[in-house]
Amino acid sequence: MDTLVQYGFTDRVDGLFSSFAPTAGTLPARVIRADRGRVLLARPQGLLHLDGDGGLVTGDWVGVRDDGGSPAVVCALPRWSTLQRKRAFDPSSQAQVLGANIDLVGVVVPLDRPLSTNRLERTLVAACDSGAVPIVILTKADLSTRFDDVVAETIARVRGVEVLTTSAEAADGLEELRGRIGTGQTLALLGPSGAGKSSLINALTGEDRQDTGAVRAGDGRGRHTTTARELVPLGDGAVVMDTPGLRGFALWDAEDGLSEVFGDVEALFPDCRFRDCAHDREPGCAVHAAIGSGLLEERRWLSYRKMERELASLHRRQSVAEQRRRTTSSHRPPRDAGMGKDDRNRPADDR
Ligand SMILES: Nc1nc2c(ncn2[C@@H]2O[C@H](COP(=O)(O)OP(=O)(O)O)[C@@H](O)[C@H]2O)c(=O)[nH]1
Ligand SMILES: [Mg+2]
Ligand SMILES: [Zn+2]
Repeated sequence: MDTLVQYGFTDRVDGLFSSFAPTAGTLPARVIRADRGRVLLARPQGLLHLDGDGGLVTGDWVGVRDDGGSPAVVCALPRWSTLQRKRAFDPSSQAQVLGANIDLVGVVVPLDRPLSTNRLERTLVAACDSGAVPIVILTKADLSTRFDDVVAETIARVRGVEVLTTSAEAADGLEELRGRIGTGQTLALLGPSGAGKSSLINALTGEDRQDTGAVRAGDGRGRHTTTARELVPLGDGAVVMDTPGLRGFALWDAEDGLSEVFGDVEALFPDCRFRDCAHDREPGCAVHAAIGSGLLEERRWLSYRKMERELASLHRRQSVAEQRRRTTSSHRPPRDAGMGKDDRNRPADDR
């Protein structure tokens, strides 16, 4: 099987390529790693490193001109999904695209530490918003004595999202997970450092190809060993994206994802007595009635509320920035739209 098919090339990509890269002498390629201003591309004839990332991210499909001179990326194909968050350590509110053209987002939840429901919900919102199908992957099942409880609790929390239980160590649940990734599909793993993402990939490939870190005694966290988002072929055109652990997950334009994950909460709003109910202490508020009767968990409401406010304040800052740009744009050169450059100074586990 040629390199490109191993990295997920399908008829769909072929179709996009024919419409967007009609130039003769151009061949399709996929970004399998974008790091420190360089990209690693998979091409039909093998891998190729190029300097400059031009705003490309792991998972992008591109056209590469290769007609004798030095090969160069001449176009990027439209993305069918975009996994993003608000850039960490950046007050100016920019998006950071973590990956593109992902079909499944695996929200990785390790069973060797207490379940963080807020983190799970937040990551699910981003996963749902990306355009990919979310699944929850519980890892390290061999380490948990009460994993039946946690599985049940997780299933209850994620409402309809599929939950798979795995152990890389005991080789449990691997075939089931592998079976979820169809030919030409890409699964991205998202989760905290030390959650077992790289170990899971090694177990799936049967190779020791991703670096894994020993967990520090005491806090159960991993050493930060995966330093860049990277595509790994599993054979038969199934692909998995390893990611460094993300410490936080600030949302970016994720209203649709929020509505998807918190449909039960938003469904209450029309039942409030006042149409403009702020769900604080108004009489006849359906949200507070539901909390009072035990129908809605207060923690879940507060989690929703926090993300909703975060998105609203992001929009306010965006429109202020937009106005400022409009008033100054006639005097200044356009800002560099390149992404990923300032990733260089970031801790390795938070790129
Ligand atoms: N017991 C057990 N340990 C695991 C399992 N998966 C990963 N680990 C350990 O957890 C630590 C972190 O794993 P790693 O794959 O590097 O996590 P990542 O940061 O999410 O990529 C390593 O010491 C692994 O050996 C598992 O299924 N069972
Ligand atoms: Mg890793
Ligand atoms: Zn209300």
